[in-house]
Amino acid sequence: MGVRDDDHNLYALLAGGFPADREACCLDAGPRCRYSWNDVERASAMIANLLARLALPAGARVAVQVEKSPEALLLYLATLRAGYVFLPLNSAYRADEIDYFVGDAEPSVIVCSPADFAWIEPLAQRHGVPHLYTLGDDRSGTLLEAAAREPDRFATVRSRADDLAVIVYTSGTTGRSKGAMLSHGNIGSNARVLHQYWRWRAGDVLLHMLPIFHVHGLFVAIHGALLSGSTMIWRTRFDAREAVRLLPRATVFMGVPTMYVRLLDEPGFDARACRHMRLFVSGSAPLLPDTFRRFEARTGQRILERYGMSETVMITSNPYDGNRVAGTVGLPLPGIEVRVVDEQGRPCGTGVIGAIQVRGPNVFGGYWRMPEKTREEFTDDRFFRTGDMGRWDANGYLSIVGRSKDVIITGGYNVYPKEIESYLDEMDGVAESAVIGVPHRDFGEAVTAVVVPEPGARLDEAAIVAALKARIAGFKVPRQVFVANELPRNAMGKVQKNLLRERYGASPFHSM
Ligand code: MLC
Ligand code: AMP
Repeated sequence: MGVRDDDHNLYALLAGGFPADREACCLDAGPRCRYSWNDVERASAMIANLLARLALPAGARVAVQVEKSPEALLLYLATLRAGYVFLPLNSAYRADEIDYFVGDAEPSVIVCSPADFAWIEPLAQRHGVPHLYTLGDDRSGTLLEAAAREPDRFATVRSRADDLAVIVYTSGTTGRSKGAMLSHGNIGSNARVLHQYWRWRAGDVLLHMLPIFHVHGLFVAIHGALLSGSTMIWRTRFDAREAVRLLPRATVFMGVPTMYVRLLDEPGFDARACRHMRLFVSGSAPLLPDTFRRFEARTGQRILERYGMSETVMITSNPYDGNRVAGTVGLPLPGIEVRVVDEQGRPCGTGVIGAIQVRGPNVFGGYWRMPEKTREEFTDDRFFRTGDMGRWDANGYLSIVGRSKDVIITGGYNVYPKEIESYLDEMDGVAESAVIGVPHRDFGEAVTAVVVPEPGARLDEAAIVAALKARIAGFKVPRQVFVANELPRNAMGKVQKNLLRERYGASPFHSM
């Protein structure tokens, strides 16, 4: 029998992998917080019933800015079940950032942390958002209070492959963030491919310490565990010591390179701690070959590096069984076409650097309410321009060698210099600014600002940092601010960021 047109709901797909023993543990979030598979089905049904009762318009967005918790995951699953569009927002975002997302996405529902209610409530009012709930990481808040009155059965709505499931905002090169529209089919196809490729199996135990407002923690990690009916050991944030304590109970771990660097710095992290581990996955930022080698020497495990992005979920992966090559992101995943092209769009030969483009069922439909931008980012033959630069080796492995877009990746989070520069340029006494990424042992790259004062003005670095912290997410705030008399420019008047990187990349902080 063929798959029906409307048989693509992502929750239904994931639930197909739940184990026969529904009383087994799905989420182990600590001694007093354990959800069985039955609990997950029932609790997500209750929240889905609540959402359904609101009678939202088709395609309504449910914007969620909460701390990581098992209930935040249930809210995600409930939104999928009810057929609405989940819109995760980094819990570090501040009022300016949230104001933009809410104005752009026009959600029908916002769910925020109880601690943020005081500033989100007026913001929601201003934008005319009809429903606002709170959800704390300790099961507090109005969302669960309201859901507690709902029935614990819910018939998951039927969805077509191209029905919108999630909008993930990615920072925009020109300042404006873009909402990548991912359908049930996009996310589901990638989940199925990774499930097979990484050999997810019954009995796996995932140690989940990633945030769940980006694709790495939300899709790549969680979907593999759900599809294979595996228990997740669930912790709200990454802590290397806690990871070392929990790893002996796990078989799979996923992290950004910063987490691997921190694990290696942790006393007691060794082969014994990893004795049941079968898979360590790294992504979201480049894993240094040195980290890969030290990790193997210490644990006997070869980290599997893969490559993806919000618009496409996962694109390439080092093999599960074959050779995992340090400094590469492996081979195109099954069913996904990847090409490296020169400026004329012609395929590059082995070893030649070009732009990475991708086509396949995983590739998003476009940017939310940005048809022009969407058109620009796709070629005539429907390949998506990733903005990353890469090259093939003789064995068909891809290496990422840079980015054509001006983005800094710090601890796995993307930061666009333009956004930070616009905040700096607005400040009293600042004539102009340039924001660069400099090498950083822990974060891979660290956001660094160079500011030029207006004539006669005195700039105080600490005051600049404090002013930024009040307005934008902490991970975007420069770790260092340098005051300079002028910015180096080329003959065209363009700031020469390469010179700034050379000059400030060698500061003492580089070796931190
Ligand atoms: C936190 N801080 C950071 C930071 N994370 N600064 C720079 N870069 C980061 N990534 C700052 C905070 O603002 C705070 O500053 C201080 O560090 C301590 O905060 P914390 O929350 O205690 O930090 P910590 O727990 O150490 O967090 C580090 C981290 C975290 C690496 C564990 O950043 C993290 O979980 N990163 C994962 C990001 C991720 O999931 N990316 C996937 C995107 S999806 P102050 O000044 O207040 O002290 C994607 C696609 C793909 O990219 O391919 O996967
Ligand atoms: P995001 O826009 O937050 O989804 O981040 C996606 C970007 O992260 C990609 O475009 C790459 O630049 C980068 N990225 C993801 N995985 C890797 C990796 N393994 N190596 C290098 N860069 C990566």
